[in-house]
Amino acid sequence: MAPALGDMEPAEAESVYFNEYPPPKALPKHEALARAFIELHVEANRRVVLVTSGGTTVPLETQTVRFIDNFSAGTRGATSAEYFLQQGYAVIFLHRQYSLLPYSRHYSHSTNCFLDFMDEAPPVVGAANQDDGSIVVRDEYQDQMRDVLRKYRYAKKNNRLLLLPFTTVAEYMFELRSMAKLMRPLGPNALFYLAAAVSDFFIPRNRMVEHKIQSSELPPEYEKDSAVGGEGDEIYTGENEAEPGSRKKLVINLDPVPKFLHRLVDGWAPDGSMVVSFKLETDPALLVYKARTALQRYSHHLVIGNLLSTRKWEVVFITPDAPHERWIRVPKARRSKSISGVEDQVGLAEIKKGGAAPTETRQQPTQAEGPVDDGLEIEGLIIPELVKLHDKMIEKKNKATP
Ligand code: 9Z3
Repeated sequence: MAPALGDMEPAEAESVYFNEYPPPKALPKHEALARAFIELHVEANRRVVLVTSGGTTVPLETQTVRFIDNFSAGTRGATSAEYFLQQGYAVIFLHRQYSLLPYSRHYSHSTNCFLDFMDEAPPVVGAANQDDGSIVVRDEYQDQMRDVLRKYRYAKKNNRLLLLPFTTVAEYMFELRSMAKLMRPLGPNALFYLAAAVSDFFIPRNRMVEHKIQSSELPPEYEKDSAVGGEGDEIYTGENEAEPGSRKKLVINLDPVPKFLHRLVDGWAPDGSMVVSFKLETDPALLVYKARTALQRYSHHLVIGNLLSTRKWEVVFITPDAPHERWIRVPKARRSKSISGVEDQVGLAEIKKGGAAPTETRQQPTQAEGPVDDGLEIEGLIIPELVKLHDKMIEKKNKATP
């Protein structure tokens, strides 16, 4: 039996993985766009951050009808991208297609449906057609929308934001590898901010069925062309004992996705660039341990740990240098309402020293703009702190190479 990707050296796993899949159709176009974008910002000596955002899908069939997905809407990535732009970075926004986008996130999806921000203006007195008034933004949203619109147009006009979509975990891998390699001319001016929720498991292509998985037995004459895996396949739809037409179980056997972070840090990314990954957990007892382990394993620069239930209000920075563990929290009074969040869990993942209650990071919320409900966005605290760390890294590099 062929060795599993997880048992191979990272470079070997990379070549096996990338040889197995055809590159995404959009990759050549994305590469051309990214090359021009990066060239422009290298010339301007501007920093460029690659922000990854949203979930990844794991298809169950080559002609995909069904897939495994995850919860991520891309809020972290889209919001962070705005704060990076505000800090003068150019942003390559590698995102799951149809997930939230910088700026338009304020007016999209069901939570912020753009139609709720609009109104019909009263008809102009004396106008011939009294039924054709203009569409306008409602009074109470004018200031906020003007502000968002100006920032969006500035980013567009000055070529500061490049949007690149992906859907599957394989597409994500191809895009990430290409972008990292294209970013090499940026050297220490490159930053990787890996906020996408990337699947840890997938079905290798050589075990994936071509056609739609059937939920019921087919008559024997159709079986060979059906999506049901044959003997030895590790994706199959239950036992073959049922009568034609009866329902079957679906059993799926997933392999671990190769750990791309090794290859990003040791191979693809520019020398001297900064790599920031995220660690997501649901168990507060595990978060800091898992984030530390990730930092040690991949020897990069920062792991930002977050719990699913408190991610909008607190994160922890795990760094190789002191203070090693630093919590960033939105002050209680400025926490936005969240349907999925559990406020009682804020502070639970912090390893208490001497039993002390966790301290809130007292940051002035003045530069960070909130969403419509005026909550303070935690990304408005994360990004300035991160930029300080990037400043230090660049300074150190400049000192080392006079
Ligand atoms: C994160 O931890 C992000 O902060 C969230 C953001 C996905 C929680 P939303 O899109 O959520 O704003 O709703 N991203 C990284 C998650 C991840 O898959 N990390 C891997 C891991 O934990 C390491 S690369 O093993």
